[in-house]
Amino acid sequence: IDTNSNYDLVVIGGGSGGLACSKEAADQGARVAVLDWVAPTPHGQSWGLGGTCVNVGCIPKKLMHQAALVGNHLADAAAYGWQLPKDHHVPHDWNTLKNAVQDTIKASNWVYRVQLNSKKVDYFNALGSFLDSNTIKVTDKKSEKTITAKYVVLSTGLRPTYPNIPGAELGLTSDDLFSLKKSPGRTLVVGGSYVGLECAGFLKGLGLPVDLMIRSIPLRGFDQQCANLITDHMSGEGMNILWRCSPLEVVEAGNDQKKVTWLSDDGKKESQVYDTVLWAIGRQPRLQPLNLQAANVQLNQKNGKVIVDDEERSSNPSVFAIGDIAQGRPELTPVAISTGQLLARRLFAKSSRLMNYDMIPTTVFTPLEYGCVGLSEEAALKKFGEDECEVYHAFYGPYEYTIPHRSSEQCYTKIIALRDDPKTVIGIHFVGPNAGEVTQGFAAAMTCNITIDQLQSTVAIHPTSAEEIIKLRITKRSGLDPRAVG
Ligand code: FAD
Ligand code: NA7
Repeated sequence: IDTNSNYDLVVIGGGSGGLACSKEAADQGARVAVLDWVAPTPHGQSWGLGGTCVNVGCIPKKLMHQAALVGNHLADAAAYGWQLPKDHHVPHDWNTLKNAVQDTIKASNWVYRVQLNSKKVDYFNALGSFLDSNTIKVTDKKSEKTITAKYVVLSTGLRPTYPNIPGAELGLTSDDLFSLKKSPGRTLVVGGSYVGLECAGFLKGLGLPVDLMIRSIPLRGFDQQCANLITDHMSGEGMNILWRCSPLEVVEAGNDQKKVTWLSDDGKKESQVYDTVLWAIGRQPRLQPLNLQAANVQLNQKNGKVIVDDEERSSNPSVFAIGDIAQGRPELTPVAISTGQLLARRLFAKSSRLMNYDMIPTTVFTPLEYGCVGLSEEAALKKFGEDECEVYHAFYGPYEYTIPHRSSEQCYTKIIALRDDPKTVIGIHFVGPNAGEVTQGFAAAMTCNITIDQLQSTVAIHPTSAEEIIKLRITKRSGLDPRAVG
């Protein structure tokens, strides 16, 4: 074996987890290679180094969400005295936004390459697959070679699911949306996941006619009271939500349009013509190209994810899996990053610290954002029982909504705490503007096991929306009205 291709660590998948792991391992003195290969979407779309988050996930999504929020500010501007032209309709240009988003992404792709280079991590723009536990076949556009590794980290992420219905291939997914060459136009978004709600939200915010199809409940796994406030807000802003409907087929309707037929709530078939159909019905690992049998890496048969232990180790002791493909892990970029860094330190810096998967905060970037950390009310009551939990809650009005008379009907916050001393806080939920910014600091407090007394004796920052969390006093048990007063 050529010693140049003999590594301490080979990372397969250069996304959030894989890049973090490879850079940290190199910092600890390991000889590292990282392989990243993007299989094009059925519509031929592909992208550069960095994985889902930077190319087709968090970053383009957040930028397009911001574009929609800028539209809200424009709508509010006149009330604040900005003398806009009398006709308030300001058109939006999709291509300007799409190009700006793609430029930002390409700059990041470049930065990642430079970072790998400066840390002396060998980067292969190539598909990785196992020949045996420690030997990886590296296949790029032109050639094939083998490299060996003491340890292999798998971080190959997920790809969107297509429904199993006729014409499904006529629809797009989030993997295509952010680089579309023309405005999506009239769009049907299918799926009540956060990806579905976020994409429907910003498309509507850009002024497009959007229908959102949800076959059961929104945001399964999240606090359902908060999830429903999000969809109530979307409906209130004019989004047509097709509740309890399931798609049956998609056919070409001429002019590059698609006719979608679905089964509605009352068992009838209904149809509508759209410019774009966006499937947001979940994401799955695509591990087949990895030839995992050759390394004896076992998968969960139900969801196809890699079975791992607390140390992220698979059924093969020299093969690890991190990020979205690992069984039972929250599918979030910061989780993949921390897991990758901690694993690299355990492998190469004699650390024994494990990733703590408790108290992982997140935010759904819907038009009205929703941030949370800890347990949902349902999960808290199920885990500890109704008698053991105190739920504090209130509706509130963000100050910035008053002058433009923006509706604050769904702005809401909720804390769930244990009733027994020391009355530890076990869940915080915030529905309102800037939810991600609000929730991050409270997540730090919860990581330190903050109690309700400590939270309530924290001095508020006035005037903010975040202070509403500090000011919560009304409990659900009291039956008092949680609606905002004054
Ligand atoms: P990925 O980042 O998916 O990287 C995997 C890489 O491996 C990819 O480049 C893939 O092409 C490559 N690969 C696959 N197979 C092979 C192979 N055999 N050989 C070589 N390379 C291979 N998370 C948040 O925290 N906040 C958000 O706001 C957020 N928004 C999102 C919005 C959308 C629309 C989506 C889809 C996701 C969002 N996420 C968000 C989730 C986040 O993007 C993922 O959790 C994160 O990217 C997972 O990182 P990863 O390292 O597991 O995999
Ligand atoms: P999720 O959370 O699995 O969501 C998938 C969504 O798509 C959900 O609303 C599903 O409805 C819906 N769905 C699934 N299949 C279909 C079909 N065939 N037709 C219509 N609608 C469908 O996926 P994500 O990848 O977005 O989220 C991943 C993680 O993020 C998740 O684990 C959470 O922790 C957060 P359902 O609820 O099944 O009725």
